[in-house]
Amino acid sequence: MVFHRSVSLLSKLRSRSVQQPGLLNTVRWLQASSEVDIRSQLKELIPEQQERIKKLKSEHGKVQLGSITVDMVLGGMRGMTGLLWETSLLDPEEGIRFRGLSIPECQKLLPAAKPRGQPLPEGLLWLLLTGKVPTKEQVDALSEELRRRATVPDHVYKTIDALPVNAHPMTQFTTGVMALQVQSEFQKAYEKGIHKSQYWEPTFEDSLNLIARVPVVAAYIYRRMYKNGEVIPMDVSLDYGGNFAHMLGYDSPAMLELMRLYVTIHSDHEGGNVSAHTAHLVGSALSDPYLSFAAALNGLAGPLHGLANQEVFLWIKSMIQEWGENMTEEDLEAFVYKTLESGKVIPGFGHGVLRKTDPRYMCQREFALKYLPGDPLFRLVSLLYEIVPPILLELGKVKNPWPNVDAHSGVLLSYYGLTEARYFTVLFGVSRSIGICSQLIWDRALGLPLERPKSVTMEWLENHCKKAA
Ligand code: HAX
Repeated sequence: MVFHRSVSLLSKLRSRSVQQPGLLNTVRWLQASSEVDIRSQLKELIPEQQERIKKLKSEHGKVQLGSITVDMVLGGMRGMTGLLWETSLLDPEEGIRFRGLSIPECQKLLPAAKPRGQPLPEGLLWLLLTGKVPTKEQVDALSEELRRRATVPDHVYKTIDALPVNAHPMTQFTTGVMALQVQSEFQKAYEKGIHKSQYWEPTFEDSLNLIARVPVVAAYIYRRMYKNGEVIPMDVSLDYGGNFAHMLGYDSPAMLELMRLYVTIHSDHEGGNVSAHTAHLVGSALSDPYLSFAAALNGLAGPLHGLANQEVFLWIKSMIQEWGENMTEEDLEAFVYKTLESGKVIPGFGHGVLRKTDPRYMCQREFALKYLPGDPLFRLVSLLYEIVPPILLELGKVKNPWPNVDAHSGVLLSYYGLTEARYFTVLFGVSRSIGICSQLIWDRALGLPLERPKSVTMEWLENHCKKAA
């Protein structure tokens, strides 16, 4: 998808592609225009994209996209194409592409806080929303805008405080997001009778406010639970990811970089995963971004999805408790078999779509190789990478034996002192706000309808199959 083309911008890309072969093919977006305000950029882009979807519907509406099998209906809709999700696309072999850019390409092309540093999540937000690689100036302006929007009203803290301090952090987080909803611009505008052609505008306001505020809420929960409620205010000189690490209480330059990488890579994973799909479904009823995102968080809190990062870390810890940190490969193997025999999955391995090692795992591994090569927990994670896949393959039913994003993240965080595993999924949730809200804005701009797939009963399927035979 290309929004704007111009000879001068194309030649810029061509010269970059000389240094990075293949880049011109991959980067199908051009550098953003000099406009630093993301709202104005969107305003410009939306009519083009509205025309595009209209044309798709009118000219190709009847084109088939494969056929639906009984296995798909009974198997959690695997492989069934049924959603429009513009911000990213997942390839089973290659992994995620954000608006066409792979993770290594994002690491090369998106502006960073320091030379050759990790991408700034604001840059990714800009990319997801506009399909264009932003300039540093645009990213800085967006950082500033997010900081400006990051004021959390008092009632949100009071609502969280009404929960027991040891309530699961994801419960506290979803509660905080629901309390933020009181300020929804979309809800206000809808109550006033806004015309549907303008829905995207209050959705945009809510989305940017939500993205700006969730790190503040998340950090509050962390400090409330684990640091005697000593809240750390935002540092106005810091970017989104850096500030999040700072408000949690972690200020080392490497942790700031880790958080920028973490927030960037967890933000979006196309539309079919539980959290993204939930937000899309709930949003299709014109529920505002807070309601949609809170619903998504409840899906993310499931152990087969986002909570897997907590599960991985607790699993590794229980392994260490049993065998000690210097366990051998045989010890590890025995622990993996024991886990499987007790009827549990190996957390952090497998995926509903991916059929190779998750590139989000690989970039965390590269980070670990650079910053913590000698860490004993990293050694264990690396050993598991060798030991687990052949064991899962032996089972004969696991479609993807390779590690996913959650197999690695906890070990990196704990290296810098963030060891509270039950909190890990909140970090994932903060990052997910970026992808989910970007798509919600486009859902409204494109006028996507209420989502309402057809369901059937087993009897219906049996009868259908009899007739088909
Ligand atoms: N350990 C043990 N068994 C596994 C397995 C694993 N890591 N991964 C898959 N299997 C099993 C499934 O449970 C299923 O068994 P049954 O037929 O007995 O039910 C069988 O292998 C086939 O499953 P699949 O088709 O390969 O995988 P699914 O698409 O059904 O499920 C999951 C994908 C991610 C849920 C699965 O691989 C899993 O449970 N992994 C461990 C949990 C995890 O890491 N989740 C995080 C995934 C990434 C993510 O969303 N992050 O947020």
